[in-house]
Amino acid sequence: MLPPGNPPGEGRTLVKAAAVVADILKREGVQFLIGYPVNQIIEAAAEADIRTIIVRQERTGLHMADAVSRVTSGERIGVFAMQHGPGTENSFGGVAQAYGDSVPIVVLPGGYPRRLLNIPPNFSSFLNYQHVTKWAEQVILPESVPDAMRRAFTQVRNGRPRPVLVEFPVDVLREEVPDGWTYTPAPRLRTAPDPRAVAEVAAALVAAERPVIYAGQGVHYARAWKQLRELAELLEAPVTTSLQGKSAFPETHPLSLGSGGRSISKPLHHFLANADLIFGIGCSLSTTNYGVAMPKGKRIVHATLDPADINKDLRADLALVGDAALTLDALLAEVRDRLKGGPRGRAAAVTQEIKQLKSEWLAQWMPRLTAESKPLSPYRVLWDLMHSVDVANTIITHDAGSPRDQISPFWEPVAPLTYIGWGKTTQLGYGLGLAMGAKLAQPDKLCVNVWGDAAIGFTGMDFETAVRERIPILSVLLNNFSMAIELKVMKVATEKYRSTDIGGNYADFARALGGWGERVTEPGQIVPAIKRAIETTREGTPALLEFITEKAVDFSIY
Ligand SMILES: Cc1ncc(C[n+]2csc(CCOP(=O)(O)OP(=O)(O)O)c2C)c(N)n1
Ligand SMILES: [Mg+2]
Repeated sequence: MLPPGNPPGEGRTLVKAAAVVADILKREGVQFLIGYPVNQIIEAAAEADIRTIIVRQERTGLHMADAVSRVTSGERIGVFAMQHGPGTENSFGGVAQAYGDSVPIVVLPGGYPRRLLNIPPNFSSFLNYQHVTKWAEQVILPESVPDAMRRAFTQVRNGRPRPVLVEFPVDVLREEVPDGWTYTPAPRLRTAPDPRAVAEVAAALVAAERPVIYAGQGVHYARAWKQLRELAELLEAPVTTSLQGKSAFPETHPLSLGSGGRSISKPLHHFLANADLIFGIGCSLSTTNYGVAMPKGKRIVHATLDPADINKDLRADLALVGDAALTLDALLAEVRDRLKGGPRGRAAAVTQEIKQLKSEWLAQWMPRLTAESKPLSPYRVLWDLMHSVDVANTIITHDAGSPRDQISPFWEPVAPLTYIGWGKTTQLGYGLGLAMGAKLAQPDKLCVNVWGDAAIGFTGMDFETAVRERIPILSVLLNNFSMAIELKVMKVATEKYRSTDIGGNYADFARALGGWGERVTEPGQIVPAIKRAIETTREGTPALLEFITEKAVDFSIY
């Protein structure tokens, strides 16, 4: 590390602004700088022994940074750097996706030299990223670098998690930061809810006859998994999650209803419809196609970090603002007090009802989950996958489109942060970068992305990054030579112009890029191929399994 700025009078060691940025990243605990050239921060980071990872396109790099933050609950912040002009223009999707799904990342774009910085048509990151970041700053003086970095890291670590951006004009990065600069890493501060509101909410939770707990990703960021489980068991209340919150509650737990999303389980549908109170914790309760719609006429209790969410899409009868762990701690104390310490003996009936509905639902889906048909049922592939991996030590993510709706109701996470769910905005191709970022941050886990043949079209070239950078993920591709989900809305275009057809041999593609690739067409080969692929990842080579699947359009939608 560089000295923390030289005390006045102790000689001069002028350092370039790029080196100061890299040094600050190091002090902030950044271990990887993901990026795409040219940006002088990349070279400076390498000089400072921060591993630099170069992707094939900016979007994937941002998705990787995104996963680093997600799977560490924001303890480690993913950082991405790119060049001014094309790099910043091309990065927009990755930042917008992180903004949509509320992921804390630091984005460090280069900027045009100051004499051209704000002159059209030069792309200004400061101006153009305003609506997809929570904080955007343009640094025009080298001496402002430490202050700007402190502001960015303070914003990214606190309040609503979302991307922050600091734009560095190329000539600023080359200039020297005067002596005497200092830097202290930004703190992570928590806020607790108003005790009076906590008492009201506790009373409402205890008074409810059929409460349902709906947990969002705030529980992941606060690492409040234990408290969530304790509250559920104390109230004997069933639990569901948003897609982003999936894995916050073990889905094998007798009180689990499975996760929300576009497709859901029968128990979830039933319990929401019959709830008298819905308690959202660590979630925005935003209206989205990829989250369950809350039935009308329910009492809504909304606990969230961000007051901007309260009364936004849903009117809240009661609300709490604060960190999910502190909120649950406070609620637990109040609820315990009201219940005189223990549960009321409702659990047997509630868990029996869940069990009954779940077995009806699974019986209905079992023919699809175990189908012997060819082309393969995507449900069979995903069911076999879940039963072939060590679920507790696997981090899996879906992609946009059918794969998400096919996997999310049936995949049962048993440990926190083992499912990366998303979908406030749903960019095809997001899953690959997520799996790669997860593998970087959690190298001992099997990291899997499940995608369709449309999704691979967007970011597939970055499989080469996984090979080159030794990020041995398992990529599960459901190839049905189609955008099947669009068939219904593109009937004429399909008949006349075959507009939903797409093609490719992706196992060959993976091999051509230096990875492991295998095409699977036989139901009996699904499990052996998965085992071979996992073995390959253990040896350090990313694997892509291409399953030839039917154009399925059946989903567990209620
Ligand atoms: C960047 C982007 N553009 C468009 C869409 C809309 N979209 C969602 S799914 C989909 C097609 C999905 O096809 P595929 O992944 O092959 O799954 P299939 O339905 O065939 O199983 C499209 C066009 C999107 N999610 N992202
Ligand atoms: Mg397809």
